[in-house]
Amino acid sequence: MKRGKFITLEGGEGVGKTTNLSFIQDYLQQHAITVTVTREPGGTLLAEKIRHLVLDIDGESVAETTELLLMFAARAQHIQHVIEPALAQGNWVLCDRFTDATYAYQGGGRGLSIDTIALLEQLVQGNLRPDLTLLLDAPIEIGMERAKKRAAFDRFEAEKLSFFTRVREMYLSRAAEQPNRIKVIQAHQSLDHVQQQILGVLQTIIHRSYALTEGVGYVF
Ligand code: T5A
Repeated sequence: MKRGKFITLEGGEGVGKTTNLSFIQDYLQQHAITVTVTREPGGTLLAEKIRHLVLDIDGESVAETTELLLMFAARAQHIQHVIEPALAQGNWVLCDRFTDATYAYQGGGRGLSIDTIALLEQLVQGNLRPDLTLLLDAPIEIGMERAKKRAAFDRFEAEKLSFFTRVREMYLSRAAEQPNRIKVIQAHQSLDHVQQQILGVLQTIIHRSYALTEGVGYVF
């Protein structure tokens, strides 16, 4: 069994990650690829509980190091119970946020040490890294406006503009450093235009990396 591919969606608040997950899932399934769709923080019972701990606003402030460790605790559980088994089965994994979010939010936003994040990444993930990351990028005001319409703000969404500016800068600097893996999508455009850009990336990746065999699915 060939190992599946690991695709992540990243970006600031309300840029359209969740909206585009099912679009990508449909496209991959049209190419006879079995897809596991999941999200971070979350993806397992325990990791979803951790999600509530870090996102919900209640009386006690969350120390920055606590936040960082909870993100990686949820991730360790998610990798062991969902991501690795799916990839080993040959499924492609489509994940709403992953470790680039930790670099952006805890590293860029909170200002925690990038070296510490890299150390935890190595400890928790070993060699596991996304094969492709779609970074949906839009001016912060646009994303926040969209997020505001969708639901009440969580603990991160209640942060200041300067926090999200640092998050966005960190995402974009990682994309500049890793252009082969991280593809920037202009997410301020209409949904139709955003999905055309996503299709462009997926088509290139699929056709470049795999010889598609009708009726058989993808072969390496
Ligand atoms: N976090 C996460 C960390 O700090 N560290 C980590 O390591 C990880 C993994 C998770 C939070 O946790 C933090 C980051 C986050 O703050 P989340 O729910 O995963 O939270 O992330 P959010 O960004 O809060 O999710 P949102 O649902 O707000 O944003 P999405 O998924 O990007 O946006 P979506 O798809 O829900 O769209 C929002 C609205 O915009 C519309 C949609 O219809 C929807 O109403 N929309 C568009 N409208 C017009 N044009 C377009 N192109 C549109 N695209 C979407």
